[in-house]
Amino acid sequence: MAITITVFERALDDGRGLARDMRVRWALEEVGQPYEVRLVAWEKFKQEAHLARNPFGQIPTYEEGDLTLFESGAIVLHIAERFAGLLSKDAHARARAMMWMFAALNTVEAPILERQSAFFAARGKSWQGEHMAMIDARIRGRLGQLAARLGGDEWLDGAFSAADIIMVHVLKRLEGSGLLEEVPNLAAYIARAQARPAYQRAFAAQLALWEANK
Ligand code: GTB
Repeated sequence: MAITITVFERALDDGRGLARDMRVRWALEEVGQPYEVRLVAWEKFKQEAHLARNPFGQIPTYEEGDLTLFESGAIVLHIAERFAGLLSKDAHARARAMMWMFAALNTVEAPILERQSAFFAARGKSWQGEHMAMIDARIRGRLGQLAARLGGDEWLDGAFSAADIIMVHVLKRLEGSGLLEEVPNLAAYIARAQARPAYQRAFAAQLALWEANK
């Protein structure tokens, strides 16, 4: 059954792979599933056709036969359950992988998104520096806790899994902030994940699209 995902027709991230379709592309590459891409123009996000795929009018979405999904975490989890390679067969290991996916999306991503919002919303305000410093302190706390748990391990919980895709892509949003460089084992974890051939293929695909439409 053909798989179609939606992505930005024109992403604003200079081809850095920051939009959340990158997670889905990466998961599909890891499990060796081809996919088609439906481009969504900015002005079409909140129109009926796209709202039918995602009531919040966002990308990415995933269509496979009569199944339509939104939310990148749910899509990556579905891919991991549907195709072999991203979730252990062991019930406890699967449960822990799901736990890490939720941790990435709820516990780690939340302050990272707050940083991004504060950066734009407080631009030019006298208190921006103080506000950003407070958010950065929260992020440093989270990164420190994550780094302590990861230690010298290669991946979050044994073998590479869907959880590593989500966690690495969440952390990638901090690129350029200087915060990741403060935590060497997390920086190495991200570099290790990004060296995977599946990541490279997914990254190249979104970059080629960005180059073609910039
Ligand atoms: N929780 C949802 C999920 O995980 O799928 C969040 C989806 C989401 O935020 N999608 C964004 C979107 O569709 C794109 S990824 N935004 C349009 C809208 O809300 O109207 C976030 C994103 C946006 C832009 C860039 N960029 O250009 O650099 C990077 C990442």
